[in-house]
Amino acid sequence: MKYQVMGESTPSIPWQEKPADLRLPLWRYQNNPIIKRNPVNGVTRIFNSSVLPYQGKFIGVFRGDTYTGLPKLYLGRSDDGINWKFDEKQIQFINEKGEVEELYYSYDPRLVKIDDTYYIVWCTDFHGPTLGMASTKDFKTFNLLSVPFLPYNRNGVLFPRKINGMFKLMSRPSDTGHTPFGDIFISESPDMKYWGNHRHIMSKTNDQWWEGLKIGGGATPIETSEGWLIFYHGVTNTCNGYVYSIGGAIYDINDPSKVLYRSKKYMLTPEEEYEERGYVPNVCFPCAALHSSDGKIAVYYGAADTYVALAFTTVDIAIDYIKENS
Ligand code: BMA
Repeated sequence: MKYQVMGESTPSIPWQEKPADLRLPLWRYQNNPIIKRNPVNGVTRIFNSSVLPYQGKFIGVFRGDTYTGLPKLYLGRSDDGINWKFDEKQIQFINEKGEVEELYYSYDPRLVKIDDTYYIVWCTDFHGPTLGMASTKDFKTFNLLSVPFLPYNRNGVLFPRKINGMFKLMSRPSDTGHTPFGDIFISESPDMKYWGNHRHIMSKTNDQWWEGLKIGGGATPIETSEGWLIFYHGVTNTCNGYVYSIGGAIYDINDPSKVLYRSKKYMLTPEEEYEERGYVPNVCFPCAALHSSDGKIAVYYGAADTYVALAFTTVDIAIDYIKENS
């Protein structure tokens, strides 16, 4: 390996070898999508979801759009990271009074482990869409934390460790609808309750049309010898609606508000039928990236707001691509 990868690695990571004619740095799993329509009773589509290794297997927090049309969060388990079984019951969150709190809607969860605690960040309703947060140690009890930001905000992504003693959270200030704008910001907290020291990280840009409308955080950053490896989404507007592609960047290890490299070219864009056709066509929306100690990476992304799909790369291929196209 040319570069080193740090942080908790995934044993027996899902993997398929690089195709010989590789052009873009991410290659799709041949049996995509891994989660298909009507995956569990009461749920029509699972997509935009996040997974982690857990007790020698895999666990995940999944966005399930229910028969009412409202998105809710479901727990899923897998032996191999590819074949998933879901709880039929939605995840129940306990508020600070110790009561189960009914959430109006919940979508686009990101799951991260920091020290011995698992955190979920998603989009919740708090007088409008903003970030919800919860923690669990055992995937049985899920405790709601205070909402980090006032409305409107989405795409909350926590870093997998404290940096200079502070938790760090990326977010994308938004509006009440299908936000036709947006940049990525970073904030910090000593305790997961009080957030501040906000910094702007990256803007949408018309230098690259695939990310000309808005951008937003995607997978949990991966710590490498070159900096934090970031997979995010970039959106363009067409006469037939938005198109979501996957982009890549590298942030400074000690100060992740500094962008060291950012690829002008996307890493993956909707091309397959399961990405181009579905509830919302033309969406590749990354929410998780697992890595192994030998530098393999598996990216989990939502496809067409309908399926979960997998794509692969390596630490070396991803970093070289981002640097070369920065
Ligand atoms: C965004 C979010 C995502 C969704 C995307 C495309 O605003 O709502 O959940 O994948 O739109 O519909």
